[in-house]
Amino acid sequence: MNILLTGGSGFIGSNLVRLILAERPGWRVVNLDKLTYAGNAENLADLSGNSRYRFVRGDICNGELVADLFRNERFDAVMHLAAESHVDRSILAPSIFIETNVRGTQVLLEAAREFGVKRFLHVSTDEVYGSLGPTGLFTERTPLDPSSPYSASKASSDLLALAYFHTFKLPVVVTRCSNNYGPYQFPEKLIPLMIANAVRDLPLPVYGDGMNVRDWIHVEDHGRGLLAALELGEPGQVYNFGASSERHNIDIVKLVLKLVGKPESLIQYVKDRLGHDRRYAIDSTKAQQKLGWAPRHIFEDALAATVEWYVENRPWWERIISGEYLKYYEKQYGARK
Ligand code: NAD
Ligand code: TDX
Repeated sequence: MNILLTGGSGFIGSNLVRLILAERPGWRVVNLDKLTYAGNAENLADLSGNSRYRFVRGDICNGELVADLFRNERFDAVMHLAAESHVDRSILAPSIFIETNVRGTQVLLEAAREFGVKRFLHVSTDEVYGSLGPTGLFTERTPLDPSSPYSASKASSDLLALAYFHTFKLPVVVTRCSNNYGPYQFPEKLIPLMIANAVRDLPLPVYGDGMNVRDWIHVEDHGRGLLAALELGEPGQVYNFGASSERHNIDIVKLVLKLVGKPESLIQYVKDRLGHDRRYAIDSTKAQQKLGWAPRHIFEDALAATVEWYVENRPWWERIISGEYLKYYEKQYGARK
């Protein structure tokens, strides 16, 4: 199998490239990544020279580049992960989310239609379903009701992908996963941001009352789900992934402080995120039954291992939190205190 994997230099993408190379011996992966602020060539630097891996720096919105790549590589399948992925940034500057997540996806769908692929896996998020009240779970039949520019752009790309199945019979499979954690996550997201701040004795900014709920899944469990969806998923179908690990944000923050060995006095409640979704929770019964998939990681153990990874790989995130990150941090958090 020759796979086009977009966004392979980001968090989930880089973990997935490693999983594929380790567990699918006959596969070759071409990683198309623009290396935005969130993409980091360092994540996969050790793969240079590996004949089963090729890195192409490029923008998924560049139709000519994408068509050339499809023409030359004759891909069997696409795993599409490239996206602008951070909700807070979509509130500060929405346009690039429409460009990359909506238009970029359409460029890839069009190339896949022109050149033909056996599967087009569109990697999406549970945020397209909007927010839950205190009870209930998102199923694949939950109506789309996105709240942020990020989730609206992802919902749009989901609908485009499914439209290419209905209209052109492109063999599209859509996945929607809950919040991921694990190594190589950019420290703008809740868990790595809290670890990096706790390690440096900086305040831990908790939005609102800290009682919003997210349903956490280890990045490797998500990766295995994506492989199952690619190999066993039925075209035109949507599959939810989640690990039934709902936690209040404040409990995660307290757990991180405990694991790093820092006091709860570092917690700082700050102004809430605009339009902040209250609760996400996933029903992954369909993926479990139809794809034979199940999460393997236990949240508390895997969070401890994740904290350990960030403590041991401090140079990795210290290089990131300079330059652009500092400007973003000041813009996002400077006025929130
Ligand atoms: P990330 O921000 O860590 O990585 C995104 C990658 O895409 C980066 O390497 C970036 O350089 C690349 N990219 C961005 N714009 C591009 C463009 N125009 N052309 C080519 N490459 C571009 O994101 P992530 O957390 O790894 O998420 C990957 C995918 O999974 C996204 O589609 C996201 O919506 C989805 N997802 C994420 C989560 C989560 O919890 N992180 C949960 C569910 C779904
Ligand atoms: O500083 C913070 N303080 C805080 O209280 C940050 C960065 C977050 N939060 C809260 C907001 C959310 O309730 O923590 C929760 C998680 O926030 P994020 O890590 O930004 O994730 P979320 O907004 O839930 O979106 C994530 O999950 C779905 C990913 O970023 C998306 O890419 C994915 O689609």
